[in-house]
Amino acid sequence: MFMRIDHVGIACHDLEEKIAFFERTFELTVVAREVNEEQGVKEAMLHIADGEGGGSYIQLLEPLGPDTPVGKFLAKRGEGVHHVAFGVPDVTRALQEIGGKGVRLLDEKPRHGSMGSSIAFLHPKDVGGMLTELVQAPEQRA
Ligand code: V0V
Ligand code: CO
Repeated sequence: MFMRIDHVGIACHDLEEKIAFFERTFELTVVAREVNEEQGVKEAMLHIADGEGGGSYIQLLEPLGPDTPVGKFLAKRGEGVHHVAFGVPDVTRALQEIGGKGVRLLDEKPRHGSMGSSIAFLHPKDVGGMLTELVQAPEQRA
């Protein structure tokens, strides 16, 4: 079902500061930036590697406000790993299969994600405390 770890999402207060740290310390490069109003984030993708199933990335996330998923997370837990995203060939199908096994879906249908991807989230309480994202890359990244 999973082809790769697509990205690890990290919540931070200051996106520009964290980008500079990751670039300087790990020699990573930002390949995409986006403000996603629906998800309440300003985010940047730093490329790690390319595999057969597609690329893998670190996603840095700054909240657009306190009453957003990442804003609430920062207030409650502080900066750190917010979610892990797995690449799937077909996110709609993956949602059906996973939902059928009793895991609560935070999204019934795919939403717009970074770099033109289709994304959906699973409830962290049903996945061992880990907020889990499913990512279907657009054709050109697959
Ligand atoms: C909350 N909880 C988490 C968590 N956030 N556990 C692990 N990882 C997280 N990130 C726990 C929390 O401690 C509570 O447990 C419980 O889940 C319910 O949390 P809550 O505070 O009552 O509820 P909310 O209102 O904070 O909602 C939490 C959820 C929400 C996960 C439902 O954040 C959500 O819908 N997230 C999906 C969308 C999202 O995260 N978007 C931003 C990334 P206790 O304390 O009761 O034990 S956007 C993105 O990745 C994009 C665009 C992309 O990849 O392209
Ligand atoms: Co993400």
